[in-house]
Amino acid sequence: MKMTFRWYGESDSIPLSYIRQIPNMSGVVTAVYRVPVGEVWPREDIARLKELCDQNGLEMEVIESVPVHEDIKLGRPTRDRYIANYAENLRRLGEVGVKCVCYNFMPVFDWLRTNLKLEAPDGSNSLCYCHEELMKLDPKHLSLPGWDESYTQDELQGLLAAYANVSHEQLFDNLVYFLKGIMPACQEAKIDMAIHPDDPPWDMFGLPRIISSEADYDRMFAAVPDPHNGMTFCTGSLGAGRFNDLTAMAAKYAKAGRISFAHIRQIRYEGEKDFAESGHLTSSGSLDIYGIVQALVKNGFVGYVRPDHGRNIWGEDGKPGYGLYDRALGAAYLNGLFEAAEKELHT
Ligand code: DNO
Repeated sequence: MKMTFRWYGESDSIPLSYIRQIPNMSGVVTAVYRVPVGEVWPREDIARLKELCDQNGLEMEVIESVPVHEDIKLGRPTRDRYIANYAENLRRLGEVGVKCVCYNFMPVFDWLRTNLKLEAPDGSNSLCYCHEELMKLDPKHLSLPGWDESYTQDELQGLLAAYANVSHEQLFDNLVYFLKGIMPACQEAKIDMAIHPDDPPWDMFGLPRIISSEADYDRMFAAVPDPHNGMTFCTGSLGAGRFNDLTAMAAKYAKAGRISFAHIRQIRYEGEKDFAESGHLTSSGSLDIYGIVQALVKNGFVGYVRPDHGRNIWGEDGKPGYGLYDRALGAAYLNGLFEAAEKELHT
């Protein structure tokens, strides 16, 4: 495995010079953020990111995300132009040595929480999700933690109305159409696509979600068996659905060579559909993090890993889920688990 760290480019408050000091850090996971979704990323912007990584002795082999334009998800006639742009981005990223691209196919919102700063007894805070609270929101006047700057009310209402006519089947067909459209560019650029699961793994506000469970992944791989069609194994997102058996899924998809990227974080179940994010240790929450790592290692996983969402600790007031300290602690812990699992395998 290669340990990586998400970095939000030059506007990130965490410098690359700090990231490189985290033990075993091979590189960063980043993106070009200033280009509107669906457009082609200028080569200069990609080269600038690469140069900054090089200067800091860090690789740039994973991009998270090249976002998918809503017209592609909606299956609108304009999708072909956006798919061509997407393929061009993949070719440009391949030119600078990118090997894996994380993306998602969730309509409108690619994550949802009801509180970004749930305070824990130890004074740390983290993101959490309470399903009942979310259901109380009025879809006609949506205000969601972390999302209010991303869409105007008009844009949001327009998108919700457009998706009202899109069934799960149609969304799935649109995903398959998209994947078939970009696979030739993936082959050319030697890039693995890594679809991120739905976060959390169920529908909301009438928006369909189609990558929430093992059955969903199986259906996608069956429809597009190309080896460049892979997944981001996100423990927190998949784990929020109690119907997902994470150790079994980690084993199955690692064995099939489908896991190109793993986001590893811990959550604590608070109710059937409620959870709070916690520190990364198995003992800090409800998921068997060590069991998942063992399943990955035993089944030949060789992809990228990043410590996902941490808490805010030591007075840090980081971007929700993306502070320095707790993610660095998470990386240290995960390094230990991988070392142990690998030793266990060879003794
Ligand atoms: C949130 C992230 C997501 C993720 C995208 C991938 O913290 O896990 O925003 O980057 O869903 O496309």
